[in-house]
Amino acid sequence: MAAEWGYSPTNGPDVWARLFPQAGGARQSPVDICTSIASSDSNLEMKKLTFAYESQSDLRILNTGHGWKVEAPQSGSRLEGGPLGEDIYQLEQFHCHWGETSAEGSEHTVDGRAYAGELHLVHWNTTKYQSFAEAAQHPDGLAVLGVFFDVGNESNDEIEKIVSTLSEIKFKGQFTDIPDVIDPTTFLPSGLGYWTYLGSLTTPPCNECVIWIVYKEPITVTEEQLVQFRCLSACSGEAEEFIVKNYRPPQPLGNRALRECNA
Ligand code: 1SD
Ligand code: ZN
Repeated sequence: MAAEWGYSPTNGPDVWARLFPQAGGARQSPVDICTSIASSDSNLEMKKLTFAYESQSDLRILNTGHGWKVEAPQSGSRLEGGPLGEDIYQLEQFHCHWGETSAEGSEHTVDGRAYAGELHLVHWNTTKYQSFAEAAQHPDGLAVLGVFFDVGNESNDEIEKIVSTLSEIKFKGQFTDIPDVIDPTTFLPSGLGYWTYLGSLTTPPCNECVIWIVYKEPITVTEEQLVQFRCLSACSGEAEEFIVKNYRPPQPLGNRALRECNA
């Protein structure tokens, strides 16, 4: 494999397990969500999944070389209930995955169908662990909310706050602060039904530490907003190597339970 992991044939998902053994494990993400095998679980409906976020300005956005990531460590945020047991999870960061065209781009698929992209809001278990890094070493350490993107005519105002900063972080390693106020709640769809299963980070080292919660209802962004994502460069120097695609394809679900909540 090339020096660094990525999404090309030489360093992409098919070869990650050579350098990152966990990527070949039995609890990997994403998966194809086969809706006919999802079992509805009354416990999930009784113990509602709830979230409370802070509105913040000047959040830092950076080009990781694999996409953009907004650092949003919110000690005042809470994600709890649903599949999360008695524990409370706190928001750490959010980022997106997309594809070369809008016919692909999401990491999870639904009955074999890909969406144009997928937003991930990454949280860690503050009840049991002292830091994000520690939590990422444990099977119940992280909870990630996944939100699919559909392409439509109306630009998404909250995503536009991200898009308007991308020209300042074109190259890998660049970062800037987002002047607008961002409330992560506004990224979530209005319908709150979701699927949930136990999985992993979708990027190396692919730790098997994530309780995945994938919303059924997509949010809408425009083609132009996705075009702007694809203009980021994976390189730090002058060379332009556009990040046109940064999704891992579905991994086998195996004998893991896939549950649904119709909220
Ligand atoms: O791809 C992200 C990766 O960038 C990093 O943020 C990691 C958390 O440390 O999470 C993965 S993912 O599983 O949320 N895609
Ligand atoms: Zn992700």
